[in-house]
Amino acid sequence: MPETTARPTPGTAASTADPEPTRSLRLGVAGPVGTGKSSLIALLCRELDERLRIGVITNDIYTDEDARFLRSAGVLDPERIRAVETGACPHTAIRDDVTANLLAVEDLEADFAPLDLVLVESGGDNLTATFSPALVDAQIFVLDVAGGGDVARKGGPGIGRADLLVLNKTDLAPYVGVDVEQMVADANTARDGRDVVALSRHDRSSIEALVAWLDGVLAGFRAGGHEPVDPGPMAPHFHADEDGNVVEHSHADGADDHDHAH
Ligand SMILES: Nc1nc2c(ncn2[C@@H]2O[C@H](COP(=O)(O)OP(=O)(O)O)[C@@H](O)[C@H]2O)c(=O)[nH]1
Ligand SMILES: [Mg+2]
Repeated sequence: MPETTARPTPGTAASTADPEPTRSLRLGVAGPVGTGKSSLIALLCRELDERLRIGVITNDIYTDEDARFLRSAGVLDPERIRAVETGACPHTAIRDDVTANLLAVEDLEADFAPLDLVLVESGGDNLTATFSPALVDAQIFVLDVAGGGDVARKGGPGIGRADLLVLNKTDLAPYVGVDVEQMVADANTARDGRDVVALSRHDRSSIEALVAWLDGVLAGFRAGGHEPVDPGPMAPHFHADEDGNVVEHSHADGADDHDHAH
């Protein structure tokens, strides 16, 4: 009799009574440019690739730079990393019109079925960009301690209400005069006790805390007990329109308060 060596389908390992998830856990990673989103995704792939089947979607304005960075990092089969080019406003592609991202996630899930986890990196153009719960089941918001100790306290929907806030690059704190403990305390206050991880790729225990958080979310998702939370729309913000004029607008759900095209 041929032996079966296939890995267990997610949710079936513990007991056949477990509900079978119909798809992967979709996890968004948002935050401003340079805070370390791509690096965090590479880190998670490196830590989890042995035991989870992972796919990655990146969002860039006009390029596939993040996807190329992740492919070259060699942490995952390059075919499992796909880029969505978002055009002018990357925050729109993860919040207001998620069609391109949803199609990319579904294609990846279909091509590599079954996947356990799909990581979606936001374009990272804006401090207050958030993912729609129509696209992801859970989301991480990434801040860089070198961006200043005040950022966590000043808040925003992602900082306040993402499933996890990562205060990244804590190894840089002594060089930029940031008190990480104070920043974590401020973040805890701003987040009403929602999860916060102070992370550095040079600090093993912080990496373990991040992986433990993800394992907890995945376990809840597989058991059918995970509820996607909507952090809320992004705050009003400024950016240039097609003619180079500065426009202020919000992405309050359903609001169409600006006449420039996205
Ligand atoms: N010192 C330090 N640098 C980091 C860490 N994580 C990421 N970086 C660096 O931060 C820069 C921006 O990272 P990247 O992942 O491209 O940011 P993204 O724009 O948010 O995707 C890169 O030079 C990374 O090497 C960290 O834990 N410590
Ligand atoms: Mg990136």
